[in-house]
Amino acid sequence: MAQIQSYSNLDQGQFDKLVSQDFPFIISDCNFGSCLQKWNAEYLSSKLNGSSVKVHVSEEPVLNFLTKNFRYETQNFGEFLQKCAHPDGDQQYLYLRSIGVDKRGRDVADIQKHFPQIADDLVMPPFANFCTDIDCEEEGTTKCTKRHLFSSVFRISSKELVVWTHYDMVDNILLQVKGEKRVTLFPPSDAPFLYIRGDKSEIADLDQENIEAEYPLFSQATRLDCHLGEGDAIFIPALWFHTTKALQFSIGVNFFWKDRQLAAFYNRTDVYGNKDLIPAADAYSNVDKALKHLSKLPPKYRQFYLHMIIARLNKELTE
Ligand SMILES: O=C(O)CCC(=O)C(=O)O
Repeated sequence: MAQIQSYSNLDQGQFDKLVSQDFPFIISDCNFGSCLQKWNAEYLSSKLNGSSVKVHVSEEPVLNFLTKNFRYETQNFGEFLQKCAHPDGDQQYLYLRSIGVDKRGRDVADIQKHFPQIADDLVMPPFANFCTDIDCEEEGTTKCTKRHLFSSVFRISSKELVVWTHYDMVDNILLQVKGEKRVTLFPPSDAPFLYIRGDKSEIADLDQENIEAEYPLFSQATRLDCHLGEGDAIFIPALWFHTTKALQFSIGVNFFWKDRQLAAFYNRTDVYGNKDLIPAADAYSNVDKALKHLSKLPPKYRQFYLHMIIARLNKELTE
């Protein structure tokens, strides 16, 4: 498989073409505004000290969503930043993935709306062709063909912190503002090798020794690693499995957008951009039903219908 390429001075046409290839790529040295010069723990503390944020707190650097080796705590933004950037003796690993403000969790993360004190520090480069009208009525129609932001997410992590391997339903650009990060990706076709539960992999720590002793299928996965330095951004296509490791105290931002052609299929209650498309979620429910029916049969027959169903799905769904 090809490696992840890095590009600079992209124009809109080049960006659109690369995005349409559905393969991750790095954009280096592009202008996302003065955040690249200004943002550090001290600056953000001075601007955001009054706000509070819900953060992940763990005694372990590798966060595992499936075993939940972390808890959520609401902390003062300034105190959170200080602990994150300048850990003291009893190391805790902290992680912010900003969310909306609705108490019932019904709104999406919008960094400019929720953190107006720093909104002007962040601008989207022209190549991304985002619609600047936040209330654009023409979204999803032929009248406005620009990309429309679904969400923009603050990502702040302690040094060494690893975010679990998962996939999202929407494309995104992850911008690295401060510190360095390792990003590891796997193509969607690696789903059978990553021990997926829901939208997350059971393999929490990709750096663990003898990973294949515990997860033998992992040897068949195609792992793509890359480094993001300050000012680099990476395009992470929808459905690509990915995990990140902060190599230093890290500040980043994601910009997620939806595919207009899938407008009818997105789950409207999905504020994270990670709920399966409605027809896929329906298909999973029917798989549950199929499992319930077939598990009544003796092994020889279960096996037979397993092969029959796989063959039929392969025949009818493979282009
Ligand atoms: O780097 C991070 O904090 C996580 C990024 C991520 O998971 C994403 O872009 O979906």
